[in-house]
Amino acid sequence: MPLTLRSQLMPEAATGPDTGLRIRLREPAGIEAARGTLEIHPGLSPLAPDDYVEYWTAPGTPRSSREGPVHLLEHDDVLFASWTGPDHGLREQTEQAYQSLLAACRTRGYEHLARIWNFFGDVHGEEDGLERYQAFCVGRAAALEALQVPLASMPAATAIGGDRRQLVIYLIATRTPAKPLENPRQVSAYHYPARYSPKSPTFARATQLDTADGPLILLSGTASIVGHESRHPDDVVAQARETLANLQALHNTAGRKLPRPSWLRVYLRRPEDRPRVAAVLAEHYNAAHPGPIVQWVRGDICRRELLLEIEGVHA
Ligand code: 3EB
Repeated sequence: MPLTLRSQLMPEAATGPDTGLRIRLREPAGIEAARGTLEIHPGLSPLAPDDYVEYWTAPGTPRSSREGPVHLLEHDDVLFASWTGPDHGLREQTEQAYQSLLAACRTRGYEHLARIWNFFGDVHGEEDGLERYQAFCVGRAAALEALQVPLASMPAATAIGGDRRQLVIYLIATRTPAKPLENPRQVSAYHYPARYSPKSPTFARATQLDTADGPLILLSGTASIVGHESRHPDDVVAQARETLANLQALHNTAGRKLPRPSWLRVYLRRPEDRPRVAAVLAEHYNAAHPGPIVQWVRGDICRRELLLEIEGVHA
């Protein structure tokens, strides 16, 4: 029996599902667990007027639980889990967070990570002689290695710098494995050369879940990287085109018959770049009726020269 998992981006004013995981870009950063829902505030700001809420739902009466900083919301075949804490001592905090999150998932019988999001402040700051994004990568890799998660089973991921000094992590875990997808235009992140980080970023470019509604593709944050190198450092329009070429290549790999993107989130380092990036998106998705819903968010991408990153869902 295939599982059911649905994802929607809906305007704040609309009435969304009353159970499941939801992501709302509201202050302060953190997690709110209520009956049947887990609400995440990643500590990022939407670019007005995009007040969207991201909803993830699955069948079954949701069961909430908590283990210290780990909040869980369990459905029949899908588990949502989250962790939040200060982002100082980022390497240790990240390692701890991943250890606790994965242990809690495994105890409940959800061995497989399909998707994970990571947010923290001051990505380009320094810690232990490393750039903080690298410290994050080292902590994450240490936990995944200790837990013996194979490189070929990595989740799709996002790692973005926000303006709040808070580490917020949330994930979707399943009982049966999602299929990881890699991008033929890009070196797998877990094979990046060491100059980007002493321990490479551990994530897949996307994961595919075959659900009762059909294939669901969970797109990792995707940027203007070809091979392992950043392209077009000073040109946001060229970065947007390169990013869309990467997303297209990923879609082609997954299979052209797969659904188009239903929603995308664009993280922009500089809010003022929005009109130029929006024009590139409009041109690209012109042929799609209807095109994806797009949310625009201010965020720092993990390499200084990268001006934007796009994540999303095909369903
Ligand atoms: C990249 O392709 C851009 O470290 O989890 C995108 C998505 C990026 C996830 C992560 C990093 C991560 O390398 C950066």
